[in-house]
Amino acid sequence: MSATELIHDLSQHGLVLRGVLSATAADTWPALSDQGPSCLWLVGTVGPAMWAPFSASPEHRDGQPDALDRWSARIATHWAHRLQGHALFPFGGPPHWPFQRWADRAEALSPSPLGLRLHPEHGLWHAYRFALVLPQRIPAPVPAPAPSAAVGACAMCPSRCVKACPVGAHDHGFDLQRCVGHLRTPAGRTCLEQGCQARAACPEGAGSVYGTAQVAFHMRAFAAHHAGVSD
Ligand code: B12
Ligand code: SF4
Ligand code: SF4
Repeated sequence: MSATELIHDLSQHGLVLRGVLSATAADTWPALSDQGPSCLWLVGTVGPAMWAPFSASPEHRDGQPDALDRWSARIATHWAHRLQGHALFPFGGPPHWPFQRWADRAEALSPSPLGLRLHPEHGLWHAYRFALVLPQRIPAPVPAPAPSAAVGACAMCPSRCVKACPVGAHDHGFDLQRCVGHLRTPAGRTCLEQGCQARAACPEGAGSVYGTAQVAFHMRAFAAHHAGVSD
């Protein structure tokens, strides 16, 4: 198996290798028995590339819950088994694997007031689907250096994202109950159908914005997952 083969297969699913981390003494990902030191291959999405392959998948079509998580698990466990590694996921906690901290080590990201990391090219329009813990002996590609023009863009921005939320859910950290409460009202249909207005207000990564069907899918999943949050 070459890294090229894995990266090619990921691209068929609209996924990309976001970075390869070498284990340090502080890392808590599971060790690989008898295979020496490990690396963590961080896999995710940038822009809307994943939407077409995912929406044609059996998981999206079967109408069962957690379609995106089940799709991610199928792809990740295939490769973990084939490469004798482990698959780790951003979902399924708590506890949660620290995907955003791993992401900070892999690319030139910066924190945003929304809790999401801002990518220098894709803005807020990117995410993580899984990580593979693999032996260091598997040759890893050298990632291209990330462009840095938008790093720190939040410091020079009048918080357009925060101001765009109709109920001020991001005014003092993130008020999950305020957000979910709004999504349950008739006025919340705009967010449910067209996506989070705070995320959409960010001018960074304009070429990577998800399409309407994808943002509606993520918002439906978010609202369904938090249906039990009391007002
Ligand atoms: C818990 C969680 C949330 C919680 C936030 C909890 C909080 N502190 O307020 C909730 C449910 C609100 C949430 C929401 C969303 N999240 Co979230 N979330 C996570 C999750 C599963 C764990 C984070 C964690 O605890 N890490 C462990 C600790 C040790 O690491 P940490 O770096 O200190 O983590 C902190 C931040 O991640 C932060 N945080 C995470 N998400 C959010 C969202 C908001 C709005 C805020 C303020 C903070 C915040 O809270 C963590 C604890 O302090 C991660 C996946 C992962 N495993 O990392 C995704 C993740 C951070 N979320 C992500 C996304 C995309 C979202 C949504 C946009 C998804 C959607 N359906 O639209 C929404 C935002 C909704 C909105 N209306 O704004 C992405 C972010 C990608 C990126 N660009 O950085 C991640 C990495 C998942 C992924 N698959 O890629 N999320
Ligand atoms: S709108 Fe401004 S503050 Fe918000 S994430 Fe984008 S650049 Fe950062
Ligand atoms: S989904 Fe709507 S209510 Fe929730 S944070 Fe985004 S803009 Fe605010």
